[in-house]
Order: sequence, then C-alpha cells, then structure tokens
Amino acid sequence: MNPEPPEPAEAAGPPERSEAARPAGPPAERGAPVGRRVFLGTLALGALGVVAAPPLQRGMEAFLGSAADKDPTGLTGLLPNGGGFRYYSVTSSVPHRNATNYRLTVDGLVDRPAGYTLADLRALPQTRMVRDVQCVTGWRVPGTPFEGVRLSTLLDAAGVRAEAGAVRFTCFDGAYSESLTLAQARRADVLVALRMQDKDLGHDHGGPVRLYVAPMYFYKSAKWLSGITVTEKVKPGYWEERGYDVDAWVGRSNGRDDEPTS
Ligand SMILES: Nc1nc2c(c(=O)[nH]1)N[C@H]1C(S)=C(S)[C@@H](COP(=O)(O)O)O[C@H]1N2
Ligand SMILES: [Mo]
Repeated sequence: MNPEPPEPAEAAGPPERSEAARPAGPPAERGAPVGRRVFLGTLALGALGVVAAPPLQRGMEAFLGSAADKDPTGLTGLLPNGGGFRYYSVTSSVPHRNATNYRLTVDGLVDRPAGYTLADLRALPQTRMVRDVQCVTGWRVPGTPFEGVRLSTLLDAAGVRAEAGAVRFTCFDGAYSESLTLAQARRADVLVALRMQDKDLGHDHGGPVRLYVAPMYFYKSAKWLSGITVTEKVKPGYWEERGYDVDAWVGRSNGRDDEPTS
C-alpha cells in the first residue's frame, strides 16, 4: 500500500454533501451513546490530519458492531501497511459462495431474465478501472483496481423494457440492498466486479461478486451481489432507508447521470 497522500478537500465531503448525506438517524445514533471505540477512532483520525466526519456520519460505524470491532480504532485503514480497507457487513455472518454455488439472477422489467454462474461472468468481456474508494465515514483508499463485467452489458443482454427506470440490487447476506437509476446503472464506470486489487474478490470484500459503482460513495457498491432486478422506480437501499443519499456522488453535489466517463 502506498503511504496516505494528503487528503483532498472533498475527502470528507464538501459541505453540501455532508449535509445532504447526513443520516436521519440510524437506531445506533439515536439510542446508544457514542461508544469509547468510536470516540478513540475519531481522535486517531484527527491526529492523522483527516477531517473528521460530522458526528451523525459516524452512525454507520457505530451501527456496525462486530464488523467495526475488527478495527477498533480505525487506524489500520490509514497506516501505510494497513491494507486501507475496513470490512463492513450489516449482518453478523454471511454464507460463503463460490464457483459451484454462486448464481446471479437478472430479472424484473426485462425481456430475457437470466441466471449467471461465476464461469458465465468470467467469460464475458472484463473492464478494469483504477479509482479511489471513499466511504462516507471518512476512510479512503486511493487508486484501487476493480475488474469485472459492465452492468450495462448484463442489462443489454436482458433487454430492458421501455417502462423501466431503475435497477435494484440484492445480496446473499439476506439484508443489504442498493439501487441506481437506469441512467446511472448504464454508466461505463459501474461494474459487476469479480476482482479487486488484482485478485479475485475475497469473501470479506463481498466475493465472489460485488457491485462496483466507481463515481459514488462505497456504500453503493453492494457486496455479495445475488440479484439485479429492473424496476420502474428507485427504491432506497439499506443505508438510504437509514438516511443516506440515494444519489451518492463523491466530490460534487450535483452529479449528472449522463456525464461522460472514461
Ligand atoms: N452486502 C453489503 N454490502 C455493502 C455493505 C454491507 O454492509 N453489506 N457496506 C457498504 C459500505 S458502507 C462500504 S464502505 C463498503 C465496504 O466494503 P469493504 O467491506 O469491501 O471494505 O461496502 C458497502 N457494501
Ligand atoms: Mo461505507
């Protein structure tokens, strides 16, 4: 891992983003006092020169319980050899899936519903992108390669119907969900990712297959992806029902669906 470069101004979110991304209040924030673990983590972030997220944005971390305990101070994500990532899961255990039992279904408002095995996905054209990963809680991993099949490829294969307007993603953890507008889903920088950091996606990072929405905060990138359903309208996902923005563009308050992508 490279040493952490100076944080760009947008790392903690421009002011309007921070306001807009504020959760209305997950249960953990309203009910429980801010734990010592979260408090220490915030001090550590401050000491390293990272702008602290507004208090309400720490709700995601406070709510994560066992997953966050793997990295109690939050420091490892910022140290040069820490790997950069935290492992997040809203559930305490997730079944393992591999080449023999993994399936991705594509259904909803499409002409040709489909089911893909891992081998099927690997046989499709692969796109590799290197971007910064940014979680709303403040941690960031610069220059992370992701590789996989463009979501637009799967949507085109399925034949999206005229009345469709959005895409919903479900996960085999049985709890998490996400969604995008159809225009966002068709962007060239949105992948059904099979690889991360030039390795097959491990279980803890959402393997064997996760969504990767490069231009948005990392909560849009649903791990353990098992279902893609084309719908009429956007249905807010797991964190969005708990107050986060449905349009989670990083570094600008006014993202446009049709912005050109590389
Ligand atoms: N299924 C599922 N996907 C998820 C999450 C989750 O809890 N469950 N957390 C999201 C959040 S908030 C972040 S920051 C990233 C974390 O990915 P990582 O665990 O690979 O670092 O996954 C996103 N996708
Ligand atoms: Mo996140």
